This record gives sequence, C-alpha cells and structure tokens, in this order.
Amino acid sequence: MKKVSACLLPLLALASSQALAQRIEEIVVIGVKDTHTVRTEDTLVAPADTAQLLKKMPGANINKNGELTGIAQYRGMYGNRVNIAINGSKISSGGPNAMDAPLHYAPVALLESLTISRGIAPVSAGQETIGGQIDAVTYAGEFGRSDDFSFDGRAYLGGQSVNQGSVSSGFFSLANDNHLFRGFVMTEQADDSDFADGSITPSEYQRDRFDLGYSYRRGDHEFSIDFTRNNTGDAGTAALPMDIQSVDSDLINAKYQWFGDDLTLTAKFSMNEISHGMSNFHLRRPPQDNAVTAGAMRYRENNASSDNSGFSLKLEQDVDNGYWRYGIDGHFADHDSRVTNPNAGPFFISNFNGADKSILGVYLEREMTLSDSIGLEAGARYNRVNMDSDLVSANLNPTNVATGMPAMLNNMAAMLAKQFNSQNLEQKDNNIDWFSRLSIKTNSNLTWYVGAARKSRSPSYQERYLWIPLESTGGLADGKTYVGNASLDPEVAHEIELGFDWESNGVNIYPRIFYKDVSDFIQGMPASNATVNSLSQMMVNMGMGAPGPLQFTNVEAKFFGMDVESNFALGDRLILRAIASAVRGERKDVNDDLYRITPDNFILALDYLGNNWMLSVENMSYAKQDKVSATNFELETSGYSVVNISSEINLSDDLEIGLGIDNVFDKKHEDHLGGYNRAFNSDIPMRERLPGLGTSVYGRVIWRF
Ligand SMILES: [Cu+2]
Repeated sequence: MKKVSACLLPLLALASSQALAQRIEEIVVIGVKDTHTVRTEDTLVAPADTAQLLKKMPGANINKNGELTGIAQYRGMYGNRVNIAINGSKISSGGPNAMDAPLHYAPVALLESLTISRGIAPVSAGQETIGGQIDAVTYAGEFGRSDDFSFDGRAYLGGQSVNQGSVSSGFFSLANDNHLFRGFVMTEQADDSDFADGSITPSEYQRDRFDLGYSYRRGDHEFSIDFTRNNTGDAGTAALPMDIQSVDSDLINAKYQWFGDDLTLTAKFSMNEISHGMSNFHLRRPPQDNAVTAGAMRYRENNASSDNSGFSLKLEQDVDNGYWRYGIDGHFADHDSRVTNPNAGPFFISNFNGADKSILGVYLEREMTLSDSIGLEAGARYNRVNMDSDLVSANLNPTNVATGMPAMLNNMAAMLAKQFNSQNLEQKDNNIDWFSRLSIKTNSNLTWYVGAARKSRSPSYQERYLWIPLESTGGLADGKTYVGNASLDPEVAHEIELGFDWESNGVNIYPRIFYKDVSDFIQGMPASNATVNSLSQMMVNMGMGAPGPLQFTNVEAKFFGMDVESNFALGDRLILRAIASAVRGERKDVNDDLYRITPDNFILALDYLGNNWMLSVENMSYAKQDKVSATNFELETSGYSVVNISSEINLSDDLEIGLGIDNVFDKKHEDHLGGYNRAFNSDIPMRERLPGLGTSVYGRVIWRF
C-alpha cells in the first residue's frame, strides 16, 4: 500500500460567493433542495477520478471505462447528455471515445466540490442539459483580509493499496485583499488495480498537472484567469479497444464579475487545446497472428485532438420578489482523429476530419416568490447549433501483403468515404428548451415540489460524422462498431418531476420521482448500408471489431424512476444516511431496454462525529440488472453489496489524516456500468464483464501551511 493521496485544502469560498451570500440574504425565494454537493474536505475519496464521487449521489453514477475515464451518468442518461462544467466552463473531450471525459480535468486532489442539480436543471445552468447538470469546482484559494500579502498552501498526499497508487500535490497562494496569485502542482500514478481474483490489465495510470492563476478584486469588480496544463501519460482503459498514451492539454479559463446594487454581471471565457494519443499495443497485449492475418497488420494508433472554446454572459437582476436572469453563451468545438498503423506507413483512416459543433444560446429565466408559501422558477432557452465536417479518406495500404489490408476492403472504405463526402454534411438545428419549477411550502417542515421541462440535444460529432464502422462512440464501450448519420435530428425530452422536502427534528428526507419522454433519442440500430455491413464482416473475419455494425438512429425512448436522499440524527453525534436510486430506460418504438442503465442501488451509512474525528461505515447495495438492451447485446449482471469504512482525524487545525477501507470483505462483483474486458488478461476472459475493484486500504494527509 502506499502513500496517501493528497489534496490541498483550501478552503474557501471564493470572494464572489461571499458577495452572493450577502445578496441571497436579501431575497429569499421559496424553493426545495435542488442540488446535492459533495465537498472533498468532508468526504474521503480513494480513487483519483472525481467521477467516482457520483456513486454517492442520488440518481448519479459512473460509466467507468478506466481509472481516469469516468463518464457521468444521471438518471439513466450519460455522455454528452449530461452537461458538465469545470469551474463554470465546458471542456470537450479530446478523445472520440471520451477517454478524457470532462471530469478528467478536475482531479480529486484539486477538487473542492462536486455538485449535481437534482432533476430538472435551470436553462441558465448550461446549454444542453437534457440529462442533467454537474458542476465541479477546483480549489482557487482566497483573498486576504488586509493589504499585506500572506503566503498559504496546502499539501495533499494520498495512496491506496488496490493499485499501489499515490498522489502528491501542493497548492500555494500569495494573496492580500485585492490580489490572489495561486499555483498547483500534482503528480499521480498507479499500477493495475486488483479485484478479488486477480487484476485488471491494463488499468495503471500516470498523470501530471500544474495550474497557475490570478484573481483581482476591487470594489464591485472581480476578475480571475487560470491556466492549466494537464499531461496524462499511460493509462489503461480495458473496456475500450485502445489505451491512453497521452492526453496533453492546455486549458485557459477567465471570469469577470461586477456586483452592482441590484445587478450582477458575470462574463466567462474559456479555451481548451487537447491532443490525445492512444494505441492497442503499448499497454495491452498487442494483436497476435491468427489463421487469417498477421498481428502486425492489426496494430493501431490513434491521434485525436479537440480545440474548443466557450463564452458566457449572464446578467442577474434583483427585483422585489426574486430575480431575472438574462444570458447568452457559446461553445465551439473542433475535432480531428486519425488512425494509423506503426507497422505500415501508408495506412491511415481519417476517422474525423474537422468535425465541429458550435452552439450559440440565449436564455431568459425568472425566479420569484408568488406568495408567502409559493416559489416559482421558470425559463426558456434557444440554441442555434451548427455542425460540419471536412472530407474524409482512408488508405488501408492494400499493396503491402504483410501489413496492409486486402484491396477489396480498401475499395469498400473508399466507397464509404465517397458516400460520406458527397452528402450535405453541414447541419443546422434550432433547439428550444424551457423549464418550470414550483415549490409550495405547506408548513414549516414540508415543501412540495413539481417541475416540468422540455430539453433538447443536438447529435454529437460522432453520432453525425462517424463514416466507417469503428468503435469511436464517445465511450459506449459495448464492443460494437458504429457508423453515424449526418441527417440525425436533435433529441427532445419532455420531463415531469415531483417530490417534497421534509425537514424536522433531525429527520431530513428529499424524495423525487420523474418521468422523461424522449423523442428522436439517438441510439445504435443495425446498419442497413450494404457496404458498411460487408466491410464490417470482412474485418471480423480478420479478427477486428464485432459482427453486426450499428448506425446511430433516431428512436423513441422513455426514462422514469425515483431517487431519495435522507438523513436521520440518532443523537448528537450519530447520523444515519440513506440514499436510494432507481431508474428504468426503455425504448418506446420496440420492446427493448436501453443500454448501460444503472441498477437500482441503495447506500446506507452510519456517521459518528467525534470532537476532532469522525468514523463512517457504509453499505452500498446494487440490485441485479436484468433489464438490458438486446440491441446492444448487453449482458445481465447480478446484485451485490460492498461495505466501506472511512475515518478522519484532525490532529491540529492544520493537519488532517484520513484512512479508509473500500470493499472491506473483498467482495467479488461485476460492475454493470464497468463495460466488458477488451484486453487480453488471464484473469478475465475477453468480452466478459469487468469486475468491480477488490479491497483497498487508502489514506490521505492534508497539511495546511
Ligand atoms: Cu482515446
């Protein structure tokens, strides 16, 4: 086992939230608890991936494709359907399989908090929030109280036994009441992770990061700018056909706020350059010779990039009975991805070439008190989406018998490229969203809630522009190859949600039920293009891909379920916490369930709070999942329970030590959201469900100075 993970602590609320807090005292609109936040200072987290925290939140979970590749799932929707903001800005993944899913850019060691919007998110929260909204905030330090500069810092060191992993990081700030300079450095690495009967290969990882930032405030004005360089090295993603060689990214995020008497202006700008490499031979066993082809022919490397930028302008106006919010925002993402074979120079597939998606949005939102006991929130948004792709091509190197592909295959690829290039690739969508949420306080303990919304999402660039059957699907990890469809329609969801907040005498219960109807839901259906099918079958015969390629298609779907969070004070120091989540995802046009839906799950935890320490014992139970997608050939999983223990002790105001054990009884279990094994491993057969991790003893030390 190893050292402990680290984080830096920090603290603190950004000055802007102080200003916000002051104003909130002035205007209180009746409402329910519509977010759930996990703060890393209060919660001990073993894994390096912030997405793991979602497992502890009502309705949320993680589609795990690797230790640094966690894709957020909320109430059965995942991937691009869930909008994720890192410090208020969106980051478009560099990888066409979302190996660097957005939460990759908010590592646990730098995370201050992770917040989900429970249920229907306001239209001001993000551009495409059909599946929900998640906000990750990283430590930013705090301004001083006088004009004298002071130097502060936090060291966060952590480690866990399940993969001999460790993280070391330091956060430093130099600040007075007007200026705040900050810096952060982090390095983390781990070997392959263990499960009860072996280890998952490859699941090792290595990641380095540094941040530099500056904030300035004076009077009613506050400005900040941050630069991040993230360098992820080798990292295994056994659920996908390749592993990460590198994710090199430069992220810039700037924000300006003006706090007027009854107006607040917030302007944000972000720019991200991500370049990413992956292969099917550097961390896992390379392709082997088989009866039909030489292994060397099937080596693949893939270099992908994402250049994306965004802005938002929001004006919030205080009025007698609430707020008006007016905003415009934009996000512009351009993606390239090229597949090569290091054994065959001429071989290439231009997987995505200048595939871009631009969204310009405008919204109006109102939050108001209708009476002493009724609060209303409502808003509407219009998004204009423009997408396009440059022309594609491929050379499967048919003239080289040893490392090239048969001429017939190359001809089929050329035919598909020609079909793709001759279409109208440029697409424009006009999407309208709205939402309305009503809270009715019937007595001092009970507030009823009802919400309704229409939310839309334009297709991803993969769904529109994947032209040759490959697994570049934004991380679906179902083992199927897909092709896109440029003329897909946007998804449109209509949703209703009901619930209440009950808070009385140490008993707090927040249940919600929901129903979401999605027209033009995008999902893979058996491909009908004869060339796609024959090319795919030939590849299967040569030992690549899987039979029966799918094409992204508009279908009809529905999601429904419930989730609840609750806590019960069992005395001054003992708290019982319970969180339950249940969701169903079904096709409406045919009799099938949707793919990779979280099994029903239930967390029961007992927390004891001592004077300077706390102890928590937690049982996480997952039901079997037999509602699986026939279309995606999804396998069922059985239910299981794991027990986790964690403890924290504050040795002084500046020194805190946390220790924990995850999966205390080393329970062997299949993680339904973990995907199937795609890398040779003597412990796990190919294309079998990947197991959940075994026992992990972990710890962290946080030292503030
Ligand atoms: Cu990748």
